[in-house]
Amino acid sequence: MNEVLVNIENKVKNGQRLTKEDGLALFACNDLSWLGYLADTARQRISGGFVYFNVNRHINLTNICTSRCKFCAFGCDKDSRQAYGMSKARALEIAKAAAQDPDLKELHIVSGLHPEWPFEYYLDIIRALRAELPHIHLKAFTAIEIWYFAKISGKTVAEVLQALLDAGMNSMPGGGAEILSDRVRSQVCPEKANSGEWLEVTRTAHKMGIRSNASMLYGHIETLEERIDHLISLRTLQDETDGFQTFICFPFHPGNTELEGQITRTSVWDDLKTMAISRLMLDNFKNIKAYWIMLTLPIAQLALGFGANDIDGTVSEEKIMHAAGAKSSKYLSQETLINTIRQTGRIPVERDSMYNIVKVL
Ligand code: V47
Repeated sequence: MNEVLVNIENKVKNGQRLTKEDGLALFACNDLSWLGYLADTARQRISGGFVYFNVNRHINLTNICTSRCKFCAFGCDKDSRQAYGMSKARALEIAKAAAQDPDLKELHIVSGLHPEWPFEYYLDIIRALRAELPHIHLKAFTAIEIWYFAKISGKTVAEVLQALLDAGMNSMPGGGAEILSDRVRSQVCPEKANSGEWLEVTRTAHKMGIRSNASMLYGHIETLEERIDHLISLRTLQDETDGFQTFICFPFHPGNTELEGQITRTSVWDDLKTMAISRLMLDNFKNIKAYWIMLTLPIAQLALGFGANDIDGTVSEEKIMHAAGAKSSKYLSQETLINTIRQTGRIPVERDSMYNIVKVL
């Protein structure tokens, strides 16, 4: 092994921070088992032996979206055949049906940027969900949606967040970060919040006590250097606020997107390397999620040996990745998640949305 990698291994073992150059050296290294070993060492030290999952339900209120990102197969125009927008009654009906499961802990709500719905409509839905299901955690609206609500309502980001808190929202999902590079964003998602805006909305949320997740969409037009810069931007914000609960990396699925035919799906090799390097760079993130919907269950299971300590949830009716051709199921039972974790020799733990332990299994 060359001197640079030996030095990185020593840094990881001593709990020292890796630099941008270290991150690039890790991407240049193809010793996958060593990368896994190193990431697993960091995972054990930072997060311990538990592997978390939760019992949740996704609700996507609308797929009508003004942003129309090139990597997205879910968003569409208002007059498209697949277009839908849920009424408050329908959202409540889905949520109440999901809450028939006494174990349900969380509703995960992410939607398109609808050209006509006023901010008040979203508030109304959150208020109604809160009134009907007072015990369910509402993880709702990415930083992109918050930024859009501020734009359409004329309120500041802090006012939007306060109104959502008052209505009953609890935390924010990590989507919309994509790659925090304005070179990349100007090409694949020019219509939505830029890098600085995503970070600023998130900073504001954290300073108001709202916890959120972070994500990275990789395997499209970004360079490896941009992946590392992205991870460092998240790490820097986490140093400042300590408001991120978990990091998720989304491998790009090109199916049915504008980039289909130009870009192929990432390799398993890249998925595992990116998982390991994310764990190693994000030394101040306790949790790294292997999102089985995106990775497929076998790769998500493997990722638990490459730095991940969370496999996400039962999910139920995932739409965004399936629009882009994801081959994974749209739902998994708790039993399947528990068995998948047990097969790795680690301890399955049901968590709530704030990573409090519900059950050690
Ligand atoms: O921001 C969209 C990604 C995200 C594609 O916080 C795609 O726990 C791959 O926010 N290929 C939305 N990725 C999903 C999201 C989320 C999902 C699960 C858990 C959490 C959490 C958050 O999905 C988008 C974008 O980065 N995405 N299209 C695609 N074709």
